[in-house]
Amino acid sequence: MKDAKPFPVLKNDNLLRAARGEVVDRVPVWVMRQAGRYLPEFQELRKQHDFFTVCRTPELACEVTMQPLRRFDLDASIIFSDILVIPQALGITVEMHAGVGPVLPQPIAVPEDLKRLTPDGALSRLSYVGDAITMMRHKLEGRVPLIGFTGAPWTLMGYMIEGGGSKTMSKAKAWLNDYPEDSKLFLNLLTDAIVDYLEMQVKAGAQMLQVFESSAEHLSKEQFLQWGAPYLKRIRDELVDRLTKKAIPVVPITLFAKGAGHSLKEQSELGYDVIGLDWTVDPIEARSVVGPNITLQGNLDPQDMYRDPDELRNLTTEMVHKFGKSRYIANLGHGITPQTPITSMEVLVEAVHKAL
Ligand code: 1CP
Repeated sequence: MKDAKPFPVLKNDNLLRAARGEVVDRVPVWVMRQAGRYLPEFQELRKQHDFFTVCRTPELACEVTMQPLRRFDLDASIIFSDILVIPQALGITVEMHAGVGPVLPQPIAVPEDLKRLTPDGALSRLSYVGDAITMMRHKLEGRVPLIGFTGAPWTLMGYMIEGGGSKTMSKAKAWLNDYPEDSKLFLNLLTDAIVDYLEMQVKAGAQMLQVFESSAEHLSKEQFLQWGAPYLKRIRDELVDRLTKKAIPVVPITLFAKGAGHSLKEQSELGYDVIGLDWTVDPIEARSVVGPNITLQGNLDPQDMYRDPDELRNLTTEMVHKFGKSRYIANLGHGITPQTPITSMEVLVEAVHKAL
């Protein structure tokens, strides 16, 4: 940010080194949704503030981002927000209902509804995320890198059509068949908003980015290659191009396409530095498919966090041994779930650091 004071010097850069394929002191570890409902201090804060108020208030977003770092020896922080802030900025109401998750009361049901989207000015309506990122960089005092993130086009389109989470994404998948041209328009509109949003996050101080294509799991391989991959490629290429033209250092970018283990080769050709794996993928097979020049992230089953500590320790050590010390970032294969015991996080982080 111009005229702002410089950010503190980064002390633990193992995450960024791993992403770039450089030598690390220890295998870096962080956990998707590491700030969240399994932490009593998060639950406490949420009793006082609505979910999106936390996202929109930089002091609160930073407090929640910091909570897991106070407890665990993590190698990264991820700014507290949600993927659904983009639909909000595009004029769609998103509510967070306790025990249900996100609800969009007026979904994009038919192509005609695309006219309700307000891409003009969307970026300015997301400036609070940039403010939280800049504040967080200072509060971190260089302890670990700060990750920014976004939802990917297909995943956001899914929530916007379904009106919330869905077990099948049947309405969104029907769009792909019934309205292919409007689906392309929709995905391109989201891609444009995402590129603007990620560029803003880098300018604000994000040191790495992750693109969550969480709903890839609902697509066949053929559908993923048609409706996911091209837009994911455009995001990466346009972002890198824009940053390069403006002489802003390019940060490493992770693609996490949950359920797209069928397309690791194709994912590795999209230009991302890191590919996130869910727990259904075998680490050794994944490495042999993507080759030596991509960093892998993941992929312990979040349900393994409910095992007893000795079992969890053994499973974690085994996972790290399979991935190895080079070009690897340890994580779960999806977000940590709300009932996870705190001790499991301690066991996981320690086991990763001691494994190699
Ligand atoms: O009441 C609450 O406190 C809501 C719980 C919660 C939290 C803690 C939600 C609702 N979102 C978040 C934070 C969040 N969401 C982060 C924070 C940073 C971190 O610590 O990792 C991130 C990265 C997300 C991203 C997100 N939101 C994704 C992609 C990752 C994934 O899990 O696949 C998705 C799909 C969402 C949508 C969403 N937001 C919240 C819920 C419960 C859901 C999933 C709903 C569903 O589809 O069932």
